[in-house]
Amino acid sequence: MTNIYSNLIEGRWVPARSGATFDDVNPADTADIVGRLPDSGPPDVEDAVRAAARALPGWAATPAPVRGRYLLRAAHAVEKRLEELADLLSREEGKTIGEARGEVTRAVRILEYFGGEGARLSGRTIPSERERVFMYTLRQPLGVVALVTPWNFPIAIPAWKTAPALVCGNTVVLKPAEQAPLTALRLAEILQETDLPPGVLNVVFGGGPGAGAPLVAHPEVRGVSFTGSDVVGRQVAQVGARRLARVQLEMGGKNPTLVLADADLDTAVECTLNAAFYSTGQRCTATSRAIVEKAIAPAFLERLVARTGALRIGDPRRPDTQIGPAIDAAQLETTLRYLDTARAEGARHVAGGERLTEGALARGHFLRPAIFTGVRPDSRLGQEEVFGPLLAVMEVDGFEEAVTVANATRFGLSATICTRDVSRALEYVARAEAGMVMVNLPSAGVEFQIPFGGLKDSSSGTREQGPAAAEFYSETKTVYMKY
Ligand code: UN1
Repeated sequence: MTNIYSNLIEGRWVPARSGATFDDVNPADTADIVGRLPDSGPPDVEDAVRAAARALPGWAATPAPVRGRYLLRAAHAVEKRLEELADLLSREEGKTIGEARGEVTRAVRILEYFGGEGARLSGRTIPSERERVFMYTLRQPLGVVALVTPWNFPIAIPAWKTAPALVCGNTVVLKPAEQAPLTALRLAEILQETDLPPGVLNVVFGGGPGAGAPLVAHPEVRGVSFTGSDVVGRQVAQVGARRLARVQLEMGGKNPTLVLADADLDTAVECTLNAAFYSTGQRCTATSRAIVEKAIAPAFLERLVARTGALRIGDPRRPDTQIGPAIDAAQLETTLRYLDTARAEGARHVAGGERLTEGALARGHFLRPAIFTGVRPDSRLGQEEVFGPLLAVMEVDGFEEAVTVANATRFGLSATICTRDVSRALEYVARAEAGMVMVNLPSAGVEFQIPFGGLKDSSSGTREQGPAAAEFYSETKTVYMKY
């Protein structure tokens, strides 16, 4: 028997008005239906936005420290259920159980952090040019906000958008991705069980065209925070711009890992392996280009190929598995197509790329991570985001060429440099066209208390996470007082 789940609208769990549903499928075993969820449409979105609008005055008037305490209660509840939530996350998304535990823990920390922010949402006092005039700023909520989240971090991203939205006094309609919706549902359930007033948090499940599009286009939605593909992100920006809604976009990447000749080889290999292949390469912060100085390239490649060949691929809920499946057949197909593209472009295939179909693996979307060398910086594999375990290696003559190649894409999310030379590292920090730069650390795997976001085509709008998050989720009001 497949469990049937509902939307959360005004504190009640309700099916889609049309009665339509879709299935949440385990990507490691497509015979396992994790749950059945409402396939929402415009009438459900309408109900959710109206509920959020009705709840807004009361929530906005609730003192921010009190709003924060709901998040702290939710943090404790999520932590108590860590094992159950991690297992669900791994089952519906396919990342390994260890990564899933890490992600649920990250959600706990995010809820704690923004819970504490309730008491710190301060404005500023600024001196006036005039006598006996007092000037200050204060923060007020934006209004009803729409949060559209991807499948690859099914609890961390809903948490890192919902928590700052709520603590800043907004009411929320969350639309999680169809491929991994149940972890977000559990998060919403836990938040609702803290006695959040009805309508403060609403969740509608469904697809982009059916549920996401009418939500983003709704005239009462004042802000949209979206994480996903850059094709959809651009549509969201255009729809938002028409009514001057505030829009925050986190989209793709073609993130480089630069390996300089003086790098510690172990560090460079482990950073690259982790960032390129863990989470099956399905992170917007994943490394998809290794830009390696010629002097170290043979040693680096030999070790990277060996480590890649030894990766344990399989059921992500087994404790010793290192790489799980692609999220669905379409994502696997995309990666397979890029293998063909890379070959057609003349790149050299040096590792992986085989589908794994033995025994129970036949019912999942498994692929051995692949490495190509001799990839031209201007080729499709050098430029386009794959969102799978596929690494392009490019050899360069020195630091200058490494920086030029690293910057030569339209994306600019995160970037890593592996070197023991602090001056080189700092020079790269200055010149990298990326919103986040890591030195001797993987390009993926971020913390919650520092801003997250990219440059160029990777992001738009103010930063997520840390104190920067409040910039998106609140308006500044300026006050002048003569006394
Ligand atoms: C991480 O690297 O820890 O969708 C987070 C994504 C990003 C989050 C990456 N927005 O992959």
